[in-house]
Amino acid sequence: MRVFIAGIDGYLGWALAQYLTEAGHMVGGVDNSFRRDCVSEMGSYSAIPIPSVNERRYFLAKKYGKKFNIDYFDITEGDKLFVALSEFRPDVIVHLAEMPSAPYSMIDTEHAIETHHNNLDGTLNLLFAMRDHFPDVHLVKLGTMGEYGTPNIDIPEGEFDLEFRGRKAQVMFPRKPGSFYHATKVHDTYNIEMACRLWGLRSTDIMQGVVYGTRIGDKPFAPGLATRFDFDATFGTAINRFCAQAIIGEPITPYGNGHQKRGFLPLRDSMQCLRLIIENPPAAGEYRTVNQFEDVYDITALAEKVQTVYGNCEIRNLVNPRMEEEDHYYNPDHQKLFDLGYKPTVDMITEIANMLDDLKPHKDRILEKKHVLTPDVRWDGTKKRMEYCDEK
Ligand code: USQ
Repeated sequence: MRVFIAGIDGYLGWALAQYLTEAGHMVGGVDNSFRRDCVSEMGSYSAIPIPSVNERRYFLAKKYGKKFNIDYFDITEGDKLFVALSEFRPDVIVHLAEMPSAPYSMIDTEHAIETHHNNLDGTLNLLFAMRDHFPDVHLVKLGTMGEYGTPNIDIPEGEFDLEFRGRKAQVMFPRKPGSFYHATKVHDTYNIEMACRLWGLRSTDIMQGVVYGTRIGDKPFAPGLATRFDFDATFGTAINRFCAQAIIGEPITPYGNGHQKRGFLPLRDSMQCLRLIIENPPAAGEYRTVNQFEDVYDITALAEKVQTVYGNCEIRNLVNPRMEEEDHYYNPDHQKLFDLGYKPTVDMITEIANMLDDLKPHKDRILEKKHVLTPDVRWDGTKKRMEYCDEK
């Protein structure tokens, strides 16, 4: 299949370009370095060094013996998007070109607006390009499990039956995002569902949990082809940060009491799931939701796993800079990908050991940016110094 990846230079996009090429698909895409720019705005960089987009294109061509069509532009510019899609003629568009950080979207009004502009306008451009020119293309859209929030009931996968005052309807599960970033994914969901319903487009909206890992197979990436690894308090996810903290001898920092539960998935299995979704498209007019994660853990369990694998490191809870439920019920369904043939390939302990092995050579890079590990975005907008819970 011809797969166009919007956001091909990001953590998932760069890994997916290689995974799909190895699986025999024709891959191209676009990126405007938005992620690189945002991370450097936060004073950080990828702990695992990544070359420029031009150099990446060169290394990719060298490895696979063919040229890759990777454009540089912002998909919020609809005309450029139309030209790139017309030239590439995709069967599938994988849309990863969104700002992915909850803390970044909560910094201030400019960052919230920038997040909404970038995420919503890009998706709308894709939907209109599909309506007018590419109505048969399958849109694979990266949403997030965070759209659902942490309701006090089970979370279904897709529509569910609602009965109210004796009448029944099939409805989408109510969304309750916890940041302006997560809220953009909710808005996208409603826009995409409507476009499928009104215009007969086909889309898979992936409610993905937190992805972790530095590999798409048993071995590390080939030289020059590694995907990025963020560890700063804004773009690094909890598990990445815990690994980086362990390596430089800093305490591992669950926020609050550390009982927050999330769904997790290794990078290589996220790739497997995306491939299954791409190779098994929905029918025209179908809006399909999948809940994409492997296992649910609480944040303390993650911290303890990193501690078990690394050995000598301390866990020290930080006063939670976010506003979120810490003690809550969490039981989302996730059957559809198994029905498509998904088979988990690696357990979390093994993958954390691989992450630590791949990160250790870059200990000095993490040490040089040690200050970015301290969170400085509070959901309530205050600028108080971060405290450990045991200092309170
Ligand atoms: N957390 C800590 N310590 C840290 C960092 C985070 O305890 O040092 C906690 C947070 O308070 C939160 C949980 O870990 O309760 C998850 O935070 P995270 O930063 O690992 O992930 P999150 O903000 O939820 O966002 C990440 C990705 C996002 C994706 C989402 C999937 O950045 O793009 O949509 O995971 S999900 O979590 O299912 O919403």
